[in-house]
Formats: sequence, structure tokens, C-alpha cells
Amino acid sequence: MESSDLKKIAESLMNKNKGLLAMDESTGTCNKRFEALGIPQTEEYRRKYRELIVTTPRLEECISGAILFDENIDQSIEDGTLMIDVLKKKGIIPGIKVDEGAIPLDRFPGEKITEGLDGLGKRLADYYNKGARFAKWRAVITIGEGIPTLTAIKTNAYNLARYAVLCQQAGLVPIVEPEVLMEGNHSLQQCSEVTHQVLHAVFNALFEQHVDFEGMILKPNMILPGLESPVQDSLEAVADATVLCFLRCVPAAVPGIAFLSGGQSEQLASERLNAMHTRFKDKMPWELTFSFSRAIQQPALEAWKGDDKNVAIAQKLLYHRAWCNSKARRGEYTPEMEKEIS
Ligand code: 5MM
Repeated sequence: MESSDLKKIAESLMNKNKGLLAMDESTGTCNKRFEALGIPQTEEYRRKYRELIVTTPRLEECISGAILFDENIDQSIEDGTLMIDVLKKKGIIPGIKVDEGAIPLDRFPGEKITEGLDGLGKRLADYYNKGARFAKWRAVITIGEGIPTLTAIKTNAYNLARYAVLCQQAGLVPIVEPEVLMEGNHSLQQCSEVTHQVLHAVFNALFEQHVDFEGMILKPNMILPGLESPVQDSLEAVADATVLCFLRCVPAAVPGIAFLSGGQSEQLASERLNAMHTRFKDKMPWELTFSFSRAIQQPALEAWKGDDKNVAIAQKLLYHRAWCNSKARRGEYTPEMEKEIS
């Protein structure tokens, strides 16, 4: 694969009016979300839900790429069309989550390491043949008493870099996702310091593994105070801390940064992304957009509740959140837009 091909895919994913839709919940995560809403936790209900997402009318106006989970890449919608083909027909680039989840990091209590490197080259070749053009791997970093340790940061960074180079070899654009979790009572400043350290370790590892920065995308957390922190900072403080951290850590050769939402409310995720654009217009060397799962899907999932008769309203809600975020990624979002559901 020519590096110019990877660059083209990365640039298409970072389309100025759009962002990414993460619909790569593993079976366990998807079932947990279904359970909370009383939706049956079966393969057929997970298929129906993913059908609802990929067939949402006009989704392609706001979404450039969708991240699938292994279970969905071979699944079809009701009429027999493969979900991946539904996406391609809409002009949405299909991607695939290729990590195999985070497990406890032995001898480092409270920390995790993401698995999935064994046999990855072969799996990536299969996914490419099935039509995927980008991939995703998520590493999880927790802030707490004495953590994260340097070992956890470096081990996760190394795995992310190995994954990224294997993706590029296979013709897939790697989305590199080091997530510093929101859980905890840490301050905005602590999140900034940890994210800074993590991003330096990740880019150092990517550099050492000869990853082509122009053919990758970074999927980070925003710089936020912990969910239990008594101080919840303003939109402006979050926007400034986040963009300044990236300006210091992310090379300009990287085409784009696409945020995870991490458990923020849907509206806050849009407002914060929007504030970054209004405050740093023309001052960022990369595209800055979204790759949300919960902050796009949650209202739709709650409206659907597993019932076919709710599909149309759920799709309207899904489109609406994608639309709000496509406005936010241009700095054009306003809270009044929350009422504009057509
Ligand atoms: C969809 O959730 C992805 C992880 O799933 P598993 O934990 O089941 O493996 C996750 O990587 C997701 O793509 C990102 O965290 C973005 O999702 P949020 O909800 O944070 O926007």
C-alpha cells in the first residue's frame, strides 16, 4: 500500500463537515447497554440495532466513517445487504475495531493493557478483503492513587504503535486511541498532565516503529476534570486545556484528531468540541472532529428500546446528534439546535 493511499483515506475520514461514528461496542458492552434498557441481549437484537444505525437516512451528510465490531462485518440488514455494503453505498468509509479488549496489567494493580497483537496481521488482511479501510485500537489509562505508572503508559504505547504499523502494512488507516478515563475525582490539570505524558509516549512509540504520521488518526479523550471532581470547569477552560495539550504533543503531520466522548453528556460533548473551534479557529494544524459512540447513539438507543415501531424516531435522534456534532466540528453549533429535530 502506497503511503499516499493511506493519506487519502485519512483525509477523507477527516472531511471538514463530518466526523466518525463509533459503533464498535463489543458484545459485552453492547449487552450492558441493552440490559440497562430492558432490551434482549441476543445476536439478533444487536443486529437489528446496528441495522437501525447504518440505515439512518442522511447519516452520510454528517458521518465520514463508521467503526464496526467483528460481529457486524459479516452481518446483513433485513433485505440481505451486508451492513458494510450499506455503508459503502452511502459513501461512509467502513472501519473495524481490531483490539481484543483491555485486561488487568499483571503486577500493576488498577491498570490495564489492551490485547490483540497475536495474529493481527492476518486478521487485518481479512478485514481489508472484506472492505474495511481503517481500524481502531483502544488503550485505557486510569488516573488514581499512584497511577498511571510509567510502565502502564509505555506498554500501552508500544502496543498501539505495533498495531498502527501492522495496519499501515495491511492498507488500513490506524485510529490510535489512548483513552485517559474520566472516572475519578482528579482535576482538569491532572488530566492534562497525564494526557500530555501519554501522548508523548504514544508518539514516541509511533516514531520508533516507523509509523507514517500522515496515514493515521488520533482518537483521544478531551482534557476534563474527573466525573467526581468537585470542580467542573467551564467550556472555555476545557477547550483551552485540550487544544493546548494537543498543540504541544501532536505532530502537525497527523491529518486529524477525532475525540471519543468518554461518558460526557451528549450536549456537553458538542458544546466542548464547538468551543475548541470557536477559540482556536485557523490555529490548529490538524482537523479536529468527533468519533463518538455514546454521545451520538445514546438518545437513539433509549428511544428504540428494542421495538421495531420506534425505529423511525430513533433514527431521527441519531441523525440529529450526528448533525449537532457536524456543526460543532465547524464551530457552528448552538444549544438552540438541540430543539431542531425534523
Ligand atoms: C464503542 O465503545 C468502544 C469500546 O468498546 P469496548 O469497550 O466494548 O471494547 C470504544 O472504543 C469507543 O469507540 C470509544 O471509547 C468512543 O466511545 P465513547 O462512548 O467514549 O464516545
